[in-house]
Amino acid sequence: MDSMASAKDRSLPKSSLLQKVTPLEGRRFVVVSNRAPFAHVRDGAGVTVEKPPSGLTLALEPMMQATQGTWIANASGNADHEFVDERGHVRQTEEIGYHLRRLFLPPRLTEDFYTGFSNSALWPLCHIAYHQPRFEERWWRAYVRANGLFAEAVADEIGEDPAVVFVQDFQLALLPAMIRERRPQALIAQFWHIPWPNPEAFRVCPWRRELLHGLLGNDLLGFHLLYHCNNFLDTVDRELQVRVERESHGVMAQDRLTTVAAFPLSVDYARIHRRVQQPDAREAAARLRRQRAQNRKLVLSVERMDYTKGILERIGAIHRLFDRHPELKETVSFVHIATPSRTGVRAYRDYTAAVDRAILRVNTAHGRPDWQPVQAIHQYVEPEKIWNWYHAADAVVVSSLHDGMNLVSKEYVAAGRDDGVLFLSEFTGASRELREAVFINPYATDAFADAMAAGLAMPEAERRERMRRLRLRVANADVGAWVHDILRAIHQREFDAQNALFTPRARARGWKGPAAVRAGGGDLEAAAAPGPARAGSY
Ligand code: GDG
Repeated sequence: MDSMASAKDRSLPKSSLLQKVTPLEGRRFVVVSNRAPFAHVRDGAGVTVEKPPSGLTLALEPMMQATQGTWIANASGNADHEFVDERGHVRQTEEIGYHLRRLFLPPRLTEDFYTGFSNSALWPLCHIAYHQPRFEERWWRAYVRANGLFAEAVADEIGEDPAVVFVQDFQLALLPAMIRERRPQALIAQFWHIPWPNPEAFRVCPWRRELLHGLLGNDLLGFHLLYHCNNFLDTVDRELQVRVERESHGVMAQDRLTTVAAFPLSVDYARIHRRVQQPDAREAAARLRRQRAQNRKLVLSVERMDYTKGILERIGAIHRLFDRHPELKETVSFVHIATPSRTGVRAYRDYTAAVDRAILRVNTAHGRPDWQPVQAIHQYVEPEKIWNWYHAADAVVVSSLHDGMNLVSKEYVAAGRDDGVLFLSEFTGASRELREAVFINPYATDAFADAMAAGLAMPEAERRERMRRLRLRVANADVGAWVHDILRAIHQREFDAQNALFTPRARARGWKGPAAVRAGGGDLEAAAAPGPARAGSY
């Protein structure tokens, strides 16, 4: 399990997102993800509720609270089994505001499904980061089996109820078709949080067709970018004998439509921005500056310890920065917060060791008795503290080699100072929106170093103007917009599906009109209420 935080932020004010969510009339709402939003962990002092370092949880919790939904996920805490009933439902969740049903996948299966196929095959397959995916048959079998167990849990959970099932991410690519087989009445949507590569890259996967068939069980499939949607449609077109409808952005397979659309994920701008303005947060930020940077500039990075984040490339560029600009020595301190991640995967352990060595090299080459160029914090830091760090920083560097979106860049825009600078890799999804960032190519070490030097010397007026514009962008397209657009698109799909009932074929089959649909749980008027979805418009 990745590192987890204590559940302190449960006491944070409830998000304003709640007002923005359109309830899904007449349908239950079920979210399925591998990672659970919280876990019960027992240590010497007793049991605490811990949350993973995940932008996903922060995004989905308000959605769950607004819909009073059920979240199905694999258990991860050593005391999780003590707090569930016989079907795996966590007892007493009033305070949390939604339900959690835990699956207890056997450890060996989790190892092969999660550490194996998900993180060592699919993750490198989908990120163009020159890291070779490994395809072990044993992992694939575990992936199929684990997806099957999730499907059983979903089928048991929703029974014959009309429900919306919202599946998360690349660990569950087979799940939609498996749910469809068991519960044809369900409306199924999925969000794919990582990039979808081009067909050439995806072609090396021995089980590519099975994965695609699984995903085509969805009514709606969302990616961060239109670019990823197009890559997906190209891949389907190349691999399967189905109809790809370019204009409506969908795939027709076995008389069923899967709509493919872009929904760029974002952060809760207002909540983060408000929080860092409070006096205790400002004091904390000032303290961090004093401790870590004294009178120097503070340049920050925050990420999971992952090779796709370009951490080695960034440290290489910092090394080069001081080679090329020795006058900058002692004027700037780089602080690098990297939460340990996927420590069960060997590539991640090796990467951590390589990062430690690279930091030692740059500190040895350029450090002075009272100044280290790079300070590393390789541990989990609580969300509010991360926001204080953003507020303390003069600049943040995001150096991903490939990133579906990258929420760190958007969090910084929400929490940073008015005159802060964002250095952003052009290979992040976020670079499509955050146009006033200083763009860097993590592979081009010299240019990366020069861009940092130029950004650090940028006049204050320009820094402020860039940050002002960045803030407008993130405030206008916050996570509330993401939730809203996805729910709207789900409504739209339901409406389209019911429209199909008006066809002569449906009438011939004895369809009785909208009242019958309502009796069956779907609400035609409610489904008709939203305007056209923004889906597909990015
Ligand atoms: C995947 C995709 C996509 C990190 N360390 C700590 C910590 N974090 C938080 C950050 C941020 C989240 O984790 C990371 O989100 P990212 O988007 O930057 O990256 P991934 O984890 O790779 O997420 C990515 C995302 O899914 C959502 O769809 O954007 O492209 O790869 O919120 O703040 N949080 C805390 N302590 C840490 O030490 N509290």
